[in-house]
Parts: sequence; structure tokens; C-alpha cells
Amino acid sequence: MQVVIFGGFLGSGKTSLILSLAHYLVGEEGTEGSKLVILENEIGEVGIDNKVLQAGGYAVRELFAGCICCTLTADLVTTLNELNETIHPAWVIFEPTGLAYPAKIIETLRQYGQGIERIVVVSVVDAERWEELTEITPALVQGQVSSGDLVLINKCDLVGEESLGAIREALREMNPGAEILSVSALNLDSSIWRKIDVCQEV
Ligand SMILES: Nc1nc2c(ncn2[C@@H]2O[C@H](COP(=O)(O)OP(=O)(O)OP(=O)(O)O)[C@@H](O)[C@H]2O)c(=O)[nH]1
Ligand SMILES: [Mg+2]
Repeated sequence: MQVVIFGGFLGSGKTSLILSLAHYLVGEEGTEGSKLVILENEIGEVGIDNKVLQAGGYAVRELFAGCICCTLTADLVTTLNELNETIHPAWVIFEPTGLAYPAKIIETLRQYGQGIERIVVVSVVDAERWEELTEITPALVQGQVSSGDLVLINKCDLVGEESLGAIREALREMNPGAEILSVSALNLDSSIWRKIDVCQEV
């Protein structure tokens, strides 16, 4: 089981990018729908994301935990271990709330997860709201970016080249080892997902 965690602030484009990755994994590897599971954590009452993803024919589970810091990780581990014993999916894509720190999730998975071969973190950055978010929640941005194996500067269709360059430079400082790519989830070349081979051993 390979777990891909999407970190990134609320509304940064995680679900849109997950859909693209799911298509890619199913297409490229001939994985059947049931062998790819998408786990969603919703703070809101209505699982809009789930409807969108399920419409695409993917197996989606929702974790009902209001807060990432306390109960969610336990819920996540229980669900992953259950999946490992039952469906045994090749891939699990997990979208935590936009307020989550992926490092904490990885720590818990390493400690209690079973059957996980590797964990990949994709950090999604909202190019349009970069300045605003780095000003309002610098620690969260830093935390989310620094855990990424792959950092995607999303919504690059909404900002100019100059801003993109400045964002890229700041990200490079926050996470010198990561692959950093500018993308637009609305018009994505799915070959970027080859980069998902960058991995962290469990
Ligand atoms: N212009 C533009 N809009 C985008 C892009 N990616 C996502 N969006 C839009 O941004 C909004 C949020 O996208 P989502 O994929 O739902 O983002 P998310 O990170 O899953 O959001 P939450 O789950 O609410 O935290 C949607 O209206 C998307 O259509 C992009 O690259 N360019
Ligand atoms: Mg979402």
C-alpha cells in the first residue's frame, strides 16, 4: 500500500489535483477503481468533495473527525489498517483538512500503520493567496511546505511570472530538497505525476 498525502491550505486545489492523480494512477498502472482509495477529511457537514470524486467512479471514504490534531490520526490509522486487511489497495490518496500538518500524520502512520510501503507528501500551494497566507499563517504554510516531497504551486494561471518566481524562491528556502513545480489544476499535464516516485521510506 502506497499512501499519498495532500497537504495545503483550504481551497488551494487539493481535491482538483487528487482527481487528476487518481485518473493518472488508474490509467497508467491499470489499477482498478477498488484498488485505489481516496480518503477525505471534511470539516464541513456536506461532503461536496466526495460527490465529485465518487462521480468519477473512485472508491471514497470519509473520515468523520472534526479536528486534525486529536482524533483524526487515530481514525486514519484505523481506516488504513482496515483497508490493508480487506481491500488491500495499491494506492491510498489522503486529503486531510487544509489546517493539517502532514509531518504529524506521517509520524503517526510510521508508528501505527500496517502494510504501508511508502508515504509520499504532495504539498499544494495556492499561488493566488500566497502573500496573504504567508502573512496570516506563516507557521502553517512553512509546516505544510517543508514536509512535501513534491511541492505544487497551483493556480499559476492566476498570477504573473514575476510572482511565480518569488514564490518559487521562497519555497526553495523552506524546502531545499523538494521538487517544485508550477501547475494549474484546471489545465494539468498528467505527466507531472511521474514525480510521485519521489518517496519517503516508512
Ligand atoms: N483558476 C484556478 N482555479 C483553481 C485551480 N485549482 C483549483 N481551483 C479552484 O479552486 C477551488 C478550490 O479547489 P479544490 O480542489 O476544491 O481545493 P481544496 O484544496 O480541495 O479545497 P478544500 O478541500 O476546501 O480545502 C475550486 O473552485 C477550484 O475549481 C487552478 O489551478 N486555477
Ligand atoms: Mg478538498
